[in-house]
Amino acid sequence: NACKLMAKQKVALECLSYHATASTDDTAKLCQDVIPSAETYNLYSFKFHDFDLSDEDTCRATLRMFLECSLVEKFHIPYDVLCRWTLSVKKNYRPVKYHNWRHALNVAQTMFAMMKTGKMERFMSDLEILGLLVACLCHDLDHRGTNNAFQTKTESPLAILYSTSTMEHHHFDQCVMILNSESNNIFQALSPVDYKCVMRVVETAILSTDLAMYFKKKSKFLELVENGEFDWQSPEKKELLCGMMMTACDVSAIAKPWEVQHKVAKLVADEFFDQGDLEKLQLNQQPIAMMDREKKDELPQMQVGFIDMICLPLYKVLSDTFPWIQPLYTGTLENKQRWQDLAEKV
Ligand code: 5BB
Ligand code: ZN
Repeated sequence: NACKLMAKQKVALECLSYHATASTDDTAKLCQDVIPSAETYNLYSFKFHDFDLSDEDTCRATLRMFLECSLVEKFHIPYDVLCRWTLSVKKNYRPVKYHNWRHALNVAQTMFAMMKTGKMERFMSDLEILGLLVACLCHDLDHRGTNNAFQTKTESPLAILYSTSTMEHHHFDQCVMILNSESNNIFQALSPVDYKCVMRVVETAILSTDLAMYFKKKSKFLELVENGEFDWQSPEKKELLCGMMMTACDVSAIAKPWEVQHKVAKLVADEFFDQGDLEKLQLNQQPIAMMDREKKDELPQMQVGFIDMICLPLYKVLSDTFPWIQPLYTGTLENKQRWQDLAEKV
């Protein structure tokens, strides 16, 4: 326990130097901006990507999703607070290659497209929609470009604090920290009951982005689907469904048009290679193939494995149950073919 206290202090100190809430200037500017339409940003499409968006546009696209879901009116979110919160969330992502703010935006946009185009909002309350959108935007806050295994191996303060789902617990902590910062609480007008409820949605959603949790929950979800479940309203079933949706959004780069998928896979690989370099240098360890620059050629085969093992089974069961999200399944199938073609060329 003394050990955990020390670890908590270390993490807090580390974060103090990094944490920042949005500047008054940036907030005032965003607050006055005209927010372009959802069509301008292609927000309703499963083919959305952020490549053409400026940093300011990434914030405006975020605000557009809140507006499009009428969350500002429904939960009386003061507009300046929403602007400040958005900028603060963006600021608390690090400039790592893949797990940065733009990844968070892409994940949130897939959630938005699943709700609207995928017609899944009919299974969700407004509070759940709010919670899931917030969870997506916050789910990788302060990611350092290294995974849970790396935290454990290096005995980082975070790993001492949380022995399982290490990073995911930290992402949620950061999310709470921002909400508790001066004038960043977008949930301020909620009743105590709704406040507790939305925080619980956010917490379980963020924790379920640990791939280890996904594997735990997947068989339970499959069982329900195989028994022809169509009522998702009980708390346990809702939690399971939200978890599956979070993973579906988190890995959705795999379902994008080939040019997008190809570019993003390179970013994922580069971040893995950077961790591999750290393991060689700091730990004197031989990294696994996925993180070893010397094994770049195996990337297409690894993507095929990732698709077969995680993405296709998930999108298959989801689109069998919710047919309007099928573009995620078919997009992934097409990319599997592309990666397979590349794998055979080597
Ligand atoms: C994933 C699970 N891991 C513990 C071991 C490796 N595998 S993998 O064999 O399926 C794999 C996945 C191997 C290589 C990969 O990328 C090489 C560039 C990937 C991979 N992972 N490819 C991707 O395009 C993406 Br997106 C990802 C996800 C990375 C973040 C992991 C968080 C998952 C949250 C559900
Ligand atoms: Zn993520």
